[in-house]
Amino acid sequence: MALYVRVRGPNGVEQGTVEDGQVVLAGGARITPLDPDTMQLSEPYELLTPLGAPEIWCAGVTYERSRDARVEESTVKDVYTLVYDAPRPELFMKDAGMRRTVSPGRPIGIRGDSRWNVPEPEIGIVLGTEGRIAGYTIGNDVSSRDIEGANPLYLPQAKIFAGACSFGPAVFVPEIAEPTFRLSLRVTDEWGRIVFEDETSTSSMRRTFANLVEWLLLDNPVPPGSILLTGTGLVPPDDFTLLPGHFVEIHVPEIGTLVNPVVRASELIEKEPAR
Ligand code: DO4
Ligand code: MG
Repeated sequence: MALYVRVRGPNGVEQGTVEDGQVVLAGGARITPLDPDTMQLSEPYELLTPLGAPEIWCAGVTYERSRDARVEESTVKDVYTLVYDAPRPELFMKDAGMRRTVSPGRPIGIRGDSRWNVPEPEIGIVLGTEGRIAGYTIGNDVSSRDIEGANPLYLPQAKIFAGACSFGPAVFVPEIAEPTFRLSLRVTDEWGRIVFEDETSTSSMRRTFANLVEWLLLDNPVPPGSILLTGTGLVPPDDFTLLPGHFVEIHVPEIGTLVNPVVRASELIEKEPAR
């Protein structure tokens, strides 16, 4: 097995591997992270997403917990039960060109026109060439549940906005096909108090990683290096919402911990210069 990261430092952006708790850069430098789980680095180094993904896709309603939560939240209930049971999975595009995706440690966004926002901890598949699975990472499919629940046709607005996605801290390449992962989620407030925590396992997923990839690539030229997030099995109770100042930690033992503070999405929108 191997773990890969990407780092910005004095020599620009470099790939690295994690060996004995240290990041070993392609140029030979060895860096000891501030924390071996989050792999946060001290200056002059900065941890980036483990790759720049040309596209990020998501599968949905792949766990019973996700199906039940959406049936509960939605004005249109059948679609979720139908898709959970159907051979064809729900698949949607989350981002392209990394415009809405942030690095580990950087702030994720919540929408200003939503009052019910959640993190969605998911295993991310890194796509290789010819449909091969190149590795796995941790992803956060940040979502607005009230927008999605009002009407399933609002799904793109519930899912695609500034800071709606994060992944990392590393890409894990296992020695076996279809590994099982345990995911735990912890959300803390600005005083460090735990506001939600829970855990799940990909053993409760209704679909296999290989099957999701096969459906995604059917007549669809998704470029290698793209990511497919595989759905969430962790859904906080209905009175929970993410707020600015919260801090989201998603831990998978083989991969590490993906951490992101929460801000308003509007704060992440950079004003582009007038042309
Ligand atoms: O259709 C709703 C989105 C489902 C989703 O993102 C998930 O189950 O993770
Ligand atoms: Mg999701």
